[in-house]
Amino acid sequence: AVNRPLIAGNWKMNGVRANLAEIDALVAGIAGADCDVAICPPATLISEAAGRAGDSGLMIGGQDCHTAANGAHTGDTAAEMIADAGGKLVIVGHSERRADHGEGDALVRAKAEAGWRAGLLVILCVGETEAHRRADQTLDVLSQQLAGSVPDGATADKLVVAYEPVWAIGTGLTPSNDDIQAAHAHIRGELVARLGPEAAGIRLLYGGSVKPGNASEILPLPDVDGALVGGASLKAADFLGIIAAAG
Ligand code: G2H
Repeated sequence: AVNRPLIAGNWKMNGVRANLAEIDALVAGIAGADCDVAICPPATLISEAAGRAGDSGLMIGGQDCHTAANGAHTGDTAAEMIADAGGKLVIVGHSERRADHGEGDALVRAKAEAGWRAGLLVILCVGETEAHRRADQTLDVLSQQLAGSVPDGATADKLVVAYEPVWAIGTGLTPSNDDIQAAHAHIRGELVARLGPEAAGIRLLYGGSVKPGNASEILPLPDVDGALVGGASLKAADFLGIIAAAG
């Protein structure tokens, strides 16, 4: 890792109040961890999770936000509401949002700007599909997504980019270490070319079927600054195994 690692958990649409015991276990387990740690639970749990995390260093965040601060948008959550509930970060542009809700790069960019407006750290996701990969378009697709979705003014204290190959999400498949490193080096190069040398400090997370068993191979790759973890973030014991691999 070039930068201080961030291990972020994305619970997706999993978890009810009973699962907050996992937050308590994480709070106990991350004392002394040599990386930053975050959990993005469903919106219904942000407030209580943030209360339980307290000042332990465990950051709580949202999985998505609307572009507006408030208004007639039934079912949506404003970035300001995530912050008000105690959230410190928000994921935008996850491939499940892009696929399930038709979110494109321009909307993802506006959501990232909304996250910043509310003072949140933004984890912005990019990644190629299986079809892109077979057509050898991976790096071109990443360039297009970054150009369209990363707002001007992105800095290391406001933005984290997660590289999540769509075909590797929840499938148990992961790219080769060489492919992960190549994608991350490409992303870092694109950010520096556009934003300047300080953009090398923007953390790049790998996401897609990260488990305790493969984290120890993925996290040491030179341009990998952490992981965005779905399924293996639901149980504190698994997630702590990944955190240990980052230290
Ligand atoms: C990729 C990842 C977390 P999983 O979506 O965002 O999920 O680790 O379950 O593949």
